[in-house]
Amino acid sequence: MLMVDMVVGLQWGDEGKGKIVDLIAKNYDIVIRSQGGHNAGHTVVVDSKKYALHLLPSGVLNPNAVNVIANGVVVYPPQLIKEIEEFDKDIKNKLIISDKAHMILDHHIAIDRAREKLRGKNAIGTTGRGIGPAYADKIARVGVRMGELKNIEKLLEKLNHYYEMNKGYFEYLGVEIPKIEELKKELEYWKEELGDLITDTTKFLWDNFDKNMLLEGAQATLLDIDHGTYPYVTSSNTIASGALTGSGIPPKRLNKVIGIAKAYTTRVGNGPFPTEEISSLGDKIRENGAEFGTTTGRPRRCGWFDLVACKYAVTINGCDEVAIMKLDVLDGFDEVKICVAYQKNSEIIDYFPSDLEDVEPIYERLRGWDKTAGITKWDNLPENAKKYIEFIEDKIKTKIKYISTGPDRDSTIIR
Ligand code: 2SA
Ligand code: MG
Repeated sequence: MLMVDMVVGLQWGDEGKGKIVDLIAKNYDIVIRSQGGHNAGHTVVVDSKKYALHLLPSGVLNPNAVNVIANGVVVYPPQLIKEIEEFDKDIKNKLIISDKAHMILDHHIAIDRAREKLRGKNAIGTTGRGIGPAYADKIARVGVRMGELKNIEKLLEKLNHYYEMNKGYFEYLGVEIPKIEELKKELEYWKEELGDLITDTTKFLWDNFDKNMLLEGAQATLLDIDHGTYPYVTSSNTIASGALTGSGIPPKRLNKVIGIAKAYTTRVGNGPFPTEEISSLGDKIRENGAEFGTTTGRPRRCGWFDLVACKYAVTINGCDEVAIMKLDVLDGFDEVKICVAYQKNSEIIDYFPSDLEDVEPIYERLRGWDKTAGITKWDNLPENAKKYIEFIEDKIKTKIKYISTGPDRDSTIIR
């Protein structure tokens, strides 16, 4: 029986999941996105041309893979149409979209942005892509699904009622209700461009259990709506179990879970970040690591590796293997710090609490190293870099199978 593997982020996103997926995608016949929307993003280079993928699964890089946008994803059709056009129109032959996936409409985006503005200094720092409002409508059972593009008249009727019901709220937020004629034209265009790709992907996956499948996580564990640093999270379940509801794959089919973490930590948007380094050291990490968002270009907050958070993430996802990315970004530091416990009020704790308020990191200091950039063999790593990796491996009790030492596909150690 063939099984389903998963790649999941262990921190607050941007761990470099894309590079690992790119590395292993050739082993899979089907690559599945199961949550999130175009708030995700990574850059891939194909034949020295750069593409930013947001909604398309990374299987598009493998000419033989079928790509599935499953039920748990929220789809903004104009973005998907644009990405297909920019990438390669032919990928339409290898792409299917769940009829159960919810749609992001323009008003979701406007609501997302208006609410962020109203929150003022308590803003979440969303990507402004309408993710939260679209998932909110899904849970409130007033959302619209991709399958509804089949019958546009009926969909418009439903939306009319929705806009009527939400009139006061829209007015309060200063969000415009779309003109139905314009909306109709838009929906018709989406149907024309995407209609043929919309199908029951759950059944497709079940019918193809004799193939190798990869679930590609977006965002990351600490942004999970239930298990992350709420409310500074995204609106989907980003952890491995979320990928099962997000795709209709039964839990017992899940085989290998590969967790991805950077050798340090970054976060975009607001919310607690115990190991954040607000200093020239943090700036150095940001510069060395080019830590700016793919989706929004925002500078990322940077800090040290957090073992407490990583252990939590490895446990909740049931990771079988871990990849440590961007080790080379720490090249040239005299010493590197790793957070091994938290001080919360006067207590020392070694687990990730439900509330990260008032948490201070307790660090262990390790000696730095000169250069790991481009190294492809474990034996060639500087001793102190090996010690750093082994220190993490020992504490998370999970094999560190991949170590990335640079952006190229080749700059990878596989153990
Ligand atoms: P949202 O838009 O409602 O999902 O935002 C809620 C929080 O989730 C964070 N978030 C992310 N954090 C890191 N990377 C993300 N994706 C892009 C990428 C980010 C970018 O992969 O590069 O390019 O800026 C992502 N998506 C959501 C967000 O910062 C909020 O804290
Ligand atoms: Mg990213």
